[in-house]
Amino acid sequence: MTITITAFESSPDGGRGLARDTRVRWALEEVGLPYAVRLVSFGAMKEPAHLALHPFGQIPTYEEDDLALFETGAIVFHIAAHHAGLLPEDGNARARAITWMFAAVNTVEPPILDLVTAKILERDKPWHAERLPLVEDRIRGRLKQLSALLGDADWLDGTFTAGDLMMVSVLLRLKLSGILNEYPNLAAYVARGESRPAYQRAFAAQLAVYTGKSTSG
Ligand code: GTB
Repeated sequence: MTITITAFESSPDGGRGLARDTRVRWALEEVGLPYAVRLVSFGAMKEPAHLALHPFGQIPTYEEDDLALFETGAIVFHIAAHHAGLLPEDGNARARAITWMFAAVNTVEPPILDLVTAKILERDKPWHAERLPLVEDRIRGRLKQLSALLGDADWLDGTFTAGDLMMVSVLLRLKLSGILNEYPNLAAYVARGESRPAYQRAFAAQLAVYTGKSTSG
C-alpha cells in the first residue's frame, strides 16, 4: 500500500504544525503507516490536477493506491477504521470515539475558526473590536463544557482514540490566543496529546519541510 498526502509547499505558520496535514501525519504515525508527502503551492491547489483530488482546492488530500480522499475528519476516520490503534474494539466505545471526532470538527472547531477569521480577515473592519470578545466568549462557552466533561481524566473516553487526536488538533489552534490556558485541564490534555511520540514524529516531519530542521536533532 502506498500512501501520499499533500501539504503546503510554503506554510503560513512556518512549521508550527497548525496546518491540517499535521492531523493526518499524526494518525498515520499512531498506526505506524509510512507515507509520502507531495507539497503544493497555493496556485497549484486551484489547478485541475489538485481539484480532481480536492474539490475545494485545499490541503491535505490522501491517496492510497486507487483511493483519493479529502477532509481531515474523513481521512483520519479511514485510517482509524482500517488499522489498529485509534479506535476501540468494543462497538459502543468505537461509536463514542467516532462521536468525539465529529464533535471536534462540528461543534468545537467552528467557533475557533471564527476567531481565526476575526483576527486575520476582519482586523480592519470598524466593528472588529466589538465582535472579537463575542467570538472569544463563544469559544469559552464550548471550552467550559468540554473542560467539565474531561474533568481530571487523561482522555475523553478512557483510552486515547481518534476522537482525542481530532480534539487535541482542534484545540491546538488556540494555544497562541491564551484562551486555552484559562482551562488548565484542557491545556494539560493538549500537552498530553503533543507529548505522544507519534505526534512528536508528525510535528518534526512537517517542521522539517518548512525549516529544514526537525525537533529531534
Ligand atoms: N475541512 C477541511 C479539512 O478538515 O480537511 C479544511 C481544509 C483546510 O482548511 N485547508 C487549508 C487550506 O488548504 C489548510 S489547513 N487552505 C488554503 C486554501 O483554502 O486556499 C488550515 C490552516 C491554514 C494555515 C494555518 N496557519 O498558517 O497557521 C493553519 C491552518
